[in-house]
Amino acid sequence: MKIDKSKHLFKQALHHIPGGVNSPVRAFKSVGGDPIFFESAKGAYLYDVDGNSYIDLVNSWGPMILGHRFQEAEDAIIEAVRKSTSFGAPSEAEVKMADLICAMIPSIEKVRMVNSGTEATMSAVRLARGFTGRDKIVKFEGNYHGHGDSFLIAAGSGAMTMGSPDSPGVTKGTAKDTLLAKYNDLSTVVKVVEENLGQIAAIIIEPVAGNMGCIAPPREFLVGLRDLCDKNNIILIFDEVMTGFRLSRGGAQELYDVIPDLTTLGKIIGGGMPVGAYGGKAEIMDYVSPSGPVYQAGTLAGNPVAMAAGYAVLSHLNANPEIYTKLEETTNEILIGLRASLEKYELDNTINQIGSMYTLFFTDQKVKDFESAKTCDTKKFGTYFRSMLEKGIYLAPSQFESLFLSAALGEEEIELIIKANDESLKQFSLVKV
Ligand code: KE4
Repeated sequence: MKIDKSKHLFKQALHHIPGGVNSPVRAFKSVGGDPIFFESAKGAYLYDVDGNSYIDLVNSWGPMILGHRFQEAEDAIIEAVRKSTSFGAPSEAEVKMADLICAMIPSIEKVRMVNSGTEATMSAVRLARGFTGRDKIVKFEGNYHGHGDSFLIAAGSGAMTMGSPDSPGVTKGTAKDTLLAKYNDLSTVVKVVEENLGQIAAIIIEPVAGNMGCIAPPREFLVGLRDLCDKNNIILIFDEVMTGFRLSRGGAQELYDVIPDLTTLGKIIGGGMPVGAYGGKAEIMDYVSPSGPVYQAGTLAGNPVAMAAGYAVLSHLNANPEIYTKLEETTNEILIGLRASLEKYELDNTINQIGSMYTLFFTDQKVKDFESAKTCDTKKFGTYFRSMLEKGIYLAPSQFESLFLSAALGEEEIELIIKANDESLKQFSLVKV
């Protein structure tokens, strides 16, 4: 596969961009080779600067659930741009967006728009601290909630991929207020709460983890967190930046029927434009400035172009819930083929899947938390990743990420993915076939 222009662009990028990328996980550091530079995309396909095409199973880390250049979103963006790219003042688009989000996720009675998932989680934690008057938060090893200082302790995603789950630059003063618990292990949360009675403002969790690779916990775990928070007046924050509008119209909280006090959103909510949001009980949200004392602001929050893009995608998903069934069926079809290849070649593996999210882990252990995720053979994953890339399938460039399928995948793409998986896994075969 010719990738000369990508290589040239990466060399150029290294002059003025740290690591040549604007987000670490894009750097291919853990999978080998140089990142591919893309020129365009349409539906299920990405097209790189050298003219190669790829079936996209990352979809910009989730946002492109309807495929690239979803027509209604593209038309809405163009119509909005023709009026203004930014007012820095209220617009009707923000009111319509807030109404739609609150209709799709009933636990959200009021919502504030921001520009990224990180801004959403940072703001939600500050709000929880302000509302409760407590300083500490609990997060889970391997969960990633964006790059806010309070979260870069035992963080997943790029922090895990780059081997820096605890980032330099996060002060001891900040880190002391972030308590850690083990994902999927309620006893560790109970212990942390009992050791810090009356000091914990919030427990923040990925209700379905995507940043250690995909891990869908049993419902009892989330129910247990809900009960623990109720008993100790702790605010339960579901970080649904990945799962919001991905797993169902109402996200993971609808699927699991476990209701948080606050929810953070991103990715799909912006239809590919920079949008995040946090929301929840009106009693708590009314504590946000200017209705309350907890300050949070943003020049481009609720940007009219971004609202137009997000509103077009969310309203399409809201009006066509059968899309989620189709997405799950597509994912199941791909995994039937993948499991057949793994069995044929007698390869150690674990596959975790929920809806249109899944991860193939190169380990013989069940992957249910940070420790078990770390048993994966990341070198083997790198070989698999590069082989799939050669065959025109674009996967997340890290073992510790989830894949996100789009509704643009058809039978032809499913067959191509199954075939590429089989050929890419054959090289590891323990049996001569
Ligand atoms: P952003 O600030 O990247 O919009 O959102 C941060 C965030 C918050 N919460 C969860 C559960 C997330 O998954 C994320 C971001 N996800 C990563 C992918 N694992 C974004 C990709 C990247 O960092 O480039």
